[in-house]
Amino acid sequence: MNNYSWITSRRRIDLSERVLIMGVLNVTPDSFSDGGRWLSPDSAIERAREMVDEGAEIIDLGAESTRPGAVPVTGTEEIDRLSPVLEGLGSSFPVPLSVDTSKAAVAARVLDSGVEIINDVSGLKRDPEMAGVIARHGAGVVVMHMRGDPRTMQDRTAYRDLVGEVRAELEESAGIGLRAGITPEQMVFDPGIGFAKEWSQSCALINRLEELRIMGRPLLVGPSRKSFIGRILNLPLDERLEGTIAAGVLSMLRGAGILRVHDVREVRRAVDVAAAIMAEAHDPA
Ligand code: HH2
Repeated sequence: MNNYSWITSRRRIDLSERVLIMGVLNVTPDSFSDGGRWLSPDSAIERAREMVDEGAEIIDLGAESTRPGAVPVTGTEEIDRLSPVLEGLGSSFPVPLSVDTSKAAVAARVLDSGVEIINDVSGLKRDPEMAGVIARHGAGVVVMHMRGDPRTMQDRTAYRDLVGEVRAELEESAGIGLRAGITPEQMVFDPGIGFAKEWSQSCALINRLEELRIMGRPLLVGPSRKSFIGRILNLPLDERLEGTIAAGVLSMLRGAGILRVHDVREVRRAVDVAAAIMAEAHDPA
């Protein structure tokens, strides 16, 4: 495996040993697969702890859905949804917490209360203050690729050179971060599966993941329950576990260092078996 790590405001996360699982926890009424499920702070806190027991090394909290067509919420609303959960998890929560937001005001607030990673699906492009906030806190950041916003992104799937353009647009995001004072070691990059992508483009980006490696940094992939799986198998949301596992294992083999998934236990087990097989290359005696 690659010998690298990810610097957050509180620690250095080692990515050299094995693929890490980022467990998804949406405290929203409308997220595409778990919307409404963890809306009460108590249920969200319990699910966060459960995901750690299942093998999650990072928990990613989201308070605004980014599914295609999602209605935006205000920063105040995001903070109101996140605060009781963050308070309940406390400062001694055993794994790093990440918050999925594109708003600098939300990022500033949660970083002050112990969150150490910002997962910005706009790749630092939506809010001009975002990169500065992350730089000042020394936080980790997931720099994801998308075009437009969740309401417009699926009208923007025309690429002449898919991998080249996604890479160039991620490099633009990296430039925004570097100019604001974020170091490369704070960044990981994500092709944004399903964000301004047709199903076949999501497949191609996983298959050619290594070409998206920027500044030698780790890559994160979020295939969990997404519509490209539904399209391939013609299956609804609640029947996409096997597809998620296949996409997660493939992403790992193509170089992903972190997988962002809802089904932590199942994906953890699958990638552990795949990694154990990959580690053995002895000739038979
Ligand atoms: N996917 C979603 C949300 N945030 N962040 C990163 N870095 N990568 C992803 O692929 C990604 C993401 C969409 O999934 P989900 O959080 O389940 O749904 P929603 O946005 O509807 O809350």
